Amino acid sequence: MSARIFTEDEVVIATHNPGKVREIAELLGPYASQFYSAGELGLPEPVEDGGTFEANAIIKALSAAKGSGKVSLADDSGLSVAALGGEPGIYSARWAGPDKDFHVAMREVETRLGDAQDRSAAFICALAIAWPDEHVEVFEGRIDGHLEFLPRGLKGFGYDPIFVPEGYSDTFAEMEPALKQQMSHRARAFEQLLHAVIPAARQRLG
Ligand code: ITT
Repeated sequence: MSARIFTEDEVVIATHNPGKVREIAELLGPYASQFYSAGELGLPEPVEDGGTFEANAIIKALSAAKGSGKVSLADDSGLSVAALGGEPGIYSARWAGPDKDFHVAMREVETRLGDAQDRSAAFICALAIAWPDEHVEVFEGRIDGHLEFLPRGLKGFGYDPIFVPEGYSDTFAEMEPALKQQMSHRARAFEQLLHAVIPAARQRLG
């Protein structure tokens, strides 16, 4: 069955993470005339009790669509470290603790890796778009790379200072944001969403 087409002008960016709001707003820019963030609409943060990125993205998108009455786009994402069996994965935000301190989270990754030789890791992103009538579409993107310590760079957010994408030597936090946006897990998920739900006429605007 083909995906439902997005014909509305307004979208809620259903995340409370300012780094994600910035990146998603930039990706969506050409395709919607008005954005709201979940924070500015005062939408609550739903309990993310799904077992996968996709399930959690759907929970967040549906909660925002029902709460706002508008089409809502949610992102569930994280860092998957091969030598840690895919952790922190869907727990990536939770590893930063109640203060959302990603230096704590990055140190935790380094400590758990110990002297493991395999430093490969990937960022994964599920983007879910939900309508107020509870119709949902979900798309996933991934970027492979490896981890380097100590953290480097001040751009980006979250685990960006330790992640080096394949084929590069800079971390995501050292790169210009536009370069990260060309290859990131979020941009790759968005690319799929774009082709599936944005009408061809609007895609030409992008
Ligand atoms: P919302 O649930 O409100 O969207 P959150 O930060 O709690 O915000 P997640 O549950 O999806 O979001 O957690 C994903 C975490 O993975 C996020 O907090 C980042 O630390 C990390 N992450 C995701 N994408 C990232 C990126 O592009 N660069 C660095 N870290 C990223």
